[in-house]
Amino acid sequence: MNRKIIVTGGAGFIGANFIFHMLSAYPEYEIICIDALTYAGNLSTLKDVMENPKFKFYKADIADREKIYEIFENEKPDVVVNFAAESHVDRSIEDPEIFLRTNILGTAVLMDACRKYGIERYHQVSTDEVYGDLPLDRPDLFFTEETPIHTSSPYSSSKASADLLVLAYHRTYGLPVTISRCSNNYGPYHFPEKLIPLMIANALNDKPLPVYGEGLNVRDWLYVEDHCRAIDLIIHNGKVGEVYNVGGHNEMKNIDIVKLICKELGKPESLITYVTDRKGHDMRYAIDPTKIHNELGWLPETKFADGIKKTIKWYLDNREWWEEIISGEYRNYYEKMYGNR
Ligand code: NAD
Ligand code: TDX
Repeated sequence: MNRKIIVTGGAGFIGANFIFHMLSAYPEYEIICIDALTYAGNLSTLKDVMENPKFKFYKADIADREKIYEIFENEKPDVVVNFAAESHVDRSIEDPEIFLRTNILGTAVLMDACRKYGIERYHQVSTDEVYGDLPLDRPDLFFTEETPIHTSSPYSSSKASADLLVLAYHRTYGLPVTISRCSNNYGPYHFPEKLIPLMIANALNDKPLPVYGEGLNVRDWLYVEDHCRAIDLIIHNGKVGEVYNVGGHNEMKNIDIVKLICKELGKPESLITYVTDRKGHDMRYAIDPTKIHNELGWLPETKFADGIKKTIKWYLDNREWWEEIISGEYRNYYEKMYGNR
């Protein structure tokens, strides 16, 4: 069956990986990417699919109601998968406002467009951070879909607000929604402000590796392709109105990740520098993915030991991609390639 899917935030890390996954898994589907190309969006990431006749790109802000309605009017999508967000916790601590606009208002505008033009499914890409954190001394505790929302940062609060709106649009207007709440992703095209790509880039440039606090915080890491497969399963087979947790039972302390990166790159641990902790820093995230496993048969396929090697190799093989981000050159790509189109 043919389908037209709008993917928002597709010039970012997970959205781009999802577009590659969908174009290869469903060559008959049409994929329409909407992305505002904020600092986190990099159109060069999508260069290999730009000429694909099944792919189309719109530069637009999801909170711009007029523009979004215009795109829906033109495209009449069957499915919307919303990845577009301000996604970096540290930036939300510095300046929360844009997080409220994009993550909350943007979600509402997209869902209003879905109501106006009709939709088979609206999928919201959420995060495990909406559950707050778990203590380090209770390894028996995990986030389930029933864990109360209990946020720590302006980022997670904005994502939790969006989740509540999504569920409200389902109950109030009958909008056919699903939500996925995933743990920390890693893999190709991860923006080098986040822990793993930042440490790889700094280590390769022999720069200090800034570990917050004592580096004892725990994250549950999942290879990005496994997250993309989970969303694929949810939009096709997930139950409307439901939330699905996605995670790989792969908990690691930050400091262990940084040491592993040093080892893989043959760099000295003396590069590690302990810096002031993040304000309100969540201690531990750990997802219980039983529901998505039992209902949809999802299991992670990439083990961390293999995924981190693949990821490091990707950053070594694609130096230009992240060096242009660090230099700021990537921001000229859109103008250079599409300014006259
Ligand atoms: P990212 O920051 O790499 O990419 C976000 C993309 O959204 C960028 O291309 C950016 O240009 C675009 N964008 C931002 N504001 C926009 C707006 N107003 N209109 C249109 N486009 C806009 O983020 P990511 O890491 O790929 O995360 C994608 C989604 O997954 C987010 O919703 C995030 O909350 C969620 N998530 C991320 C992780 C993770 O580990 N990275 C884990 C769980 C959930
Ligand atoms: O320089 C750093 N040093 C450091 O110690 C950075 C950037 C991070 N950290 C720590 C903070 C966290 O404990 O590493 C851990 C991971 O940090 P981030 O990569 O910023 O991710 P996190 O805050 O866990 O949030 C991520 O996962 C959930 C994504 O950025 C979110 O978008 C997603 O929802």
